[in-house]
Formats: sequence, structure tokens, C-alpha cells
Amino acid sequence: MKQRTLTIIKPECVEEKHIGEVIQRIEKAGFEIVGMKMVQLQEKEAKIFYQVHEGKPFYEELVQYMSSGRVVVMVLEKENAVQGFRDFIGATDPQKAAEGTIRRDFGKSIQFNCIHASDSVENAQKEVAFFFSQRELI
Ligand code: 3AN
Repeated sequence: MKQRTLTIIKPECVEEKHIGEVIQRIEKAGFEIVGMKMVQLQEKEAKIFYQVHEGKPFYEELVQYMSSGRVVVMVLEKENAVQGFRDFIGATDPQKAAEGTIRRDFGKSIQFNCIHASDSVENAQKEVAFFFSQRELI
């Protein structure tokens, strides 16, 4: 069944001008981009987005980082998109990510790992709704 998932090209990856290459890989892998925008998250928005991690040692840093610069947010559609996209980008820690994955090739550390992916169908729906209105999605 076709699913939708949310991805964010994170600030350092945008800063280092990898947007084009990352999008090219995503498209070549068969994910359809059905929504896309560039934003800079306000700190309060990043806090809400990463609420599930509140209380973890890296939470404050993560919020600061994710609101530190422009990001590219996309909604992707494909069969089994949620798990499929997580497998495609590689493990959270770029050093543990498989060869040829986006995180392996562009990630610098567990925090600066280039790209976000929703971790469940339920969270994907929430995250899509967080960033996009109905009319922004085709
Ligand atoms: P994923 O992004 O692979 O779903 P999560 O949900 O565990 O991984 O973590 C969300 C984000 O929090 C990661 N993309 C990363 O930027 C940051 N993060 C996760 N674990 C750590 C950690 N141990 N130290 C620093 N940052 C972390």
C-alpha cells in the first residue's frame, strides 16, 4: 500500500549544499515528492517537533541545532514509504549506516546526520500535518 512519510534535509546538509544530490538520490530511489518547502524552524517549533525526545540528554542540543538554519522539508510517497525510507537513508549514526546511504555519505555524526525520516506511519501523519496544509500536498 502506498504510504507517505516526512523527511527533513537538516541545517548542516543544506549549509554544505547537498540539497540537490540528496533530492536526486531520493527521486532515483522511486520516492515521489508530493510536498516540499524550505523553512527555518523557530525554536518553539523544533521543541514541539521533537517532543518525543524531551528529557533525553541530547534534546536541547537537537532543538538548537534543528532551529539553527534553513531546512528542506518534503513529503514522500511510495509503497511502504515509512520503513522503506528509513532503510534507504541508513542508521541514525552515519558510521553505522550502510555504504551508499545518504547518512553514510553526507552525515557527520549521530546528531549531524543530514536527514530526518518519520519513524512510524502514525508519526508520519502527524509530522506531515505539522508542516503542510491540505492544499500544499498534491
Ligand atoms: P532517527 O532520526 O534515526 O529516527 P532518533 O529518532 O533516535 O533517530 O533521533 C532523532 C534525532 O536526534 C537524530 N536524527 C539525531 O539528530 C538526534 N540524536 C539521536 N540520538 C542522539 C544522540 N545519542 N546524540 C545526539 N543526537 C542524537
